[in-house]
Amino acid sequence: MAKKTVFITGASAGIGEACARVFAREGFDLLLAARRINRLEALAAELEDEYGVNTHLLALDVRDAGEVFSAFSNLPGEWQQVDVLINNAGLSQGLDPIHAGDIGDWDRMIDTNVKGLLYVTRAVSPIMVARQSGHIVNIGSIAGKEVYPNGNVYCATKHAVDALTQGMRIDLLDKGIRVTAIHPGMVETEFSTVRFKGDEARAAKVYENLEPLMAGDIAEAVWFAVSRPGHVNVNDMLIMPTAQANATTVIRKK
Ligand code: NDP
Ligand code: 8X3
Repeated sequence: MAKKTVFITGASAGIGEACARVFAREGFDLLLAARRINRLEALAAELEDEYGVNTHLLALDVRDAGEVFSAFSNLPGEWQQVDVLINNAGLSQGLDPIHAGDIGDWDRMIDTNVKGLLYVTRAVSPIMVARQSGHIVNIGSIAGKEVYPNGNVYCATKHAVDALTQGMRIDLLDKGIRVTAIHPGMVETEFSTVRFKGDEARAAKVYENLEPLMAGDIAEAVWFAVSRPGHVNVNDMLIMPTAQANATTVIRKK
């Protein structure tokens, strides 16, 4: 079987890194992007060693449209033939009521989670269209289905991911391209440390006394969607820890 290539944004940590591990295990070549290239280098070396896959790394800030388009168009031709795009790079910044929100936090979330996802998709999808083949997986969130107190702008960005996924699916329906959204609840990654700007103690409290999802749980769900037969499209998966019913209802052990 011909080798396939997966392009994963935000592969330097958490869910993106876990996706790299799962897709390497499944024999995919890996095109990995993030700002922290040193982390990508370590991951790529490990996965090349363990699975014999080929890797190509992009030091990329998805918020910079120019950087995204030039990085992609300057790739060697074979690396542009992306079979699976996982739009995973994303973040939350702050947890403040709307009247006290930090404009810089809002910009970082909107620029990364919405505009970054759009830039990458716009760079990669024309080649999928030309090949009449491909699969785009967007990492949304329970925050794209519900809104929780002080989640305002983060939730809005993930609602946008949900809407964009639906729009992409319609536009790409007759182009042989599958489009999936995976919406996780609480996953223990660097997400909360980033949200609380390095405050590890506050981040740890989010996952205190409950068993959250692990990044690998979501990576396996992505793989499930991608590995369905060609006539099957998983539109949407909402995956929660058993201890979390919805965005605001969790049960913690005493
Ligand atoms: P992590 O903080 O562990 O990982 C985030 C990844 O995104 C990192 O690799 C980071 O790389 C990358 N990233 C962030 N900003 C940029 C940028 N401007 N350009 C390129 N890459 C960027 O968090 P998660 O793994 O948890 O998050 C992954 C996705 O999952 C996000 O979209 C998040 O919203 C979503 N999600 C997370 C949940 C959770 O509870 N953890 C639940 C639901 C959804 P680097 O800093 O090196 O650039
Ligand atoms: C990340 C999970 O609950 O903070 O999307 O929105 S949550």
